[in-house]
Amino acid sequence: FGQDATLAGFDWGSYLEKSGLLAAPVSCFRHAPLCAQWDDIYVGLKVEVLNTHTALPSKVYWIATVVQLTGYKALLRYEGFEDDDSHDLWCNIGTADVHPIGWCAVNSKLLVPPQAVHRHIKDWKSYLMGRLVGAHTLPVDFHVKMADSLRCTFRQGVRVEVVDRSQVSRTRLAVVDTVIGGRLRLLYEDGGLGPSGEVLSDFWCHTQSPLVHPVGWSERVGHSIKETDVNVNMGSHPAFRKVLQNSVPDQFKKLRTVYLGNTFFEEGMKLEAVDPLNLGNICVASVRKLLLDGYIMVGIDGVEIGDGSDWFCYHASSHAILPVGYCESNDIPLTLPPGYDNATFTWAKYLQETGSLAAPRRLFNTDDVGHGFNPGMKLEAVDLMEPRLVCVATVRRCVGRLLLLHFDGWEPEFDQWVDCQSPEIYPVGWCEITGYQLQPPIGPEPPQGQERSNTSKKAKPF
Ligand code: MLZ
Repeated sequence: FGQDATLAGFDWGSYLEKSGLLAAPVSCFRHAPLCAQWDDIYVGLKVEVLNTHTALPSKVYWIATVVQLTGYKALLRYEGFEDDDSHDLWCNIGTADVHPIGWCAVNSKLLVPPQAVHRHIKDWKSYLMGRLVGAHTLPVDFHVKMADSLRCTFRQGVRVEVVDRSQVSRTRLAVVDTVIGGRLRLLYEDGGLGPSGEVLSDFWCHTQSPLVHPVGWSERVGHSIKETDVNVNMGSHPAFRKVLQNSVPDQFKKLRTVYLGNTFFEEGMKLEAVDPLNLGNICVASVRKLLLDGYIMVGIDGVEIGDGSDWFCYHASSHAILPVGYCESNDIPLTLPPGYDNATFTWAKYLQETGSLAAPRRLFNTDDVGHGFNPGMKLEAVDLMEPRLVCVATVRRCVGRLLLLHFDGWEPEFDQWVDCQSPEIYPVGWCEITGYQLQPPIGPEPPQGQERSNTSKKAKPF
């Protein structure tokens, strides 16, 4: 947990100023609060905001204009400063101290200009009238919408089925402990408690994550589920003391219906798949088993243990499975089975050698969705290998619906491919709004173009 300590010093505003003021707009993140309202938020908007340049003891406000917008963070300039940026302040549009024009009047709050403006503008009342004519402001119901979008149907004591982090091919029963910003801290029902009651095994994911399911899901689709060890007693933990309540399908994201015509995936078919334990790698892979409802189990060629315990469940509509040749046609390095060489590998030869078929291209959900992300944009992203952590990140590449995310300050080995609609990526400022802890970059970017170090990471399940 070492890097948590550096949090105190991190400020998105000055970080963005140093790195080029580019962040993915809130409208890119469908699951994020205010996404649907974001068309109404733009540079030039005027708001009422806390006046931090006053000697008065009580809270007073002043009018300001949005001069930059990066995620939820807006750079505001108080009225009166005109072209002078020396008093600009970064503010989170999603937090409570930014209001529509008129809010102070309705709520009997005082509008007081910052001292520096007061000095050089004599008649600021008529100055302000001039500035406000024709100006746009936040919608009046902005904060109500905000609160609505943070509501969540999950709470402590709700039971779910979620991937077992110690064996990714199966699910396991777990209970919600905490909910922050739609993200769940889940405790495995037989995860065990340490000597002082501490949880020994937990898992974090968003309520819309493809890794979490209603109780009964595994049995219904034919996915394997760990039998709960009844000898482990979790009763002394608050999450287990409540009357436990099973989650139901309505609480989960509806998946797109998959094409179930004459052809579907078949056992043995080859494809390219994001490695669930090395999310920066797209590998040569095989369909190992068909489940119901459009789910398939996939194994990575050449590295399978052989007992199926390293297979991974993907829905047919998942971004993480791709047709053969996808990497080549998009200039992504394909991770080959051991013994193969990038200089000589071809899919045609490999299919022939292994006597297998490529899964038909039309079965994959590779439609371009026009997502709005671009390389260089900053965001807050879950490190899916340690899904408790929401980190400062940058979009490195965009390929179809896939985004290659880089965690600022970390080696490129930590980069991860995610779907543009992943519920585990958030606009800049999301942590501040939801109260989730943000992991800042651990340091400056590691030097580029050097040998990849192979000491730093990985191959640990989540
Ligand atoms: N314990 C891990 C943390 C890695 C987190 C990286 N997040 C981008 C390590 O230090 O290797």
